[in-house]
Amino acid sequence: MGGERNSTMTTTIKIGGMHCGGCVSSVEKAARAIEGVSNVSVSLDDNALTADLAKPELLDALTGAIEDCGFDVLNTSA
Ligand SMILES: [Cu+2]
Repeated sequence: MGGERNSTMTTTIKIGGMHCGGCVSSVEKAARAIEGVSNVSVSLDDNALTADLAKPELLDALTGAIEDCGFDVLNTSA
């Protein structure tokens, strides 16, 4: 159920370099620490993160946080 509120957007980011639940936790924690990023979900099977962004500009912060954790951002879609 995606919220259809005006400025909120759901994004999916493909991530490289995750190997275990610890990696997933690291990515989730980093993503959840960003204000305006909500409904964070990370799948090891899909190597992907989905989240709701309060505004599109948060995508850069989110990909930056993932890279700061040592993972690769392969592509993003929104
Ligand atoms: Cu790991």
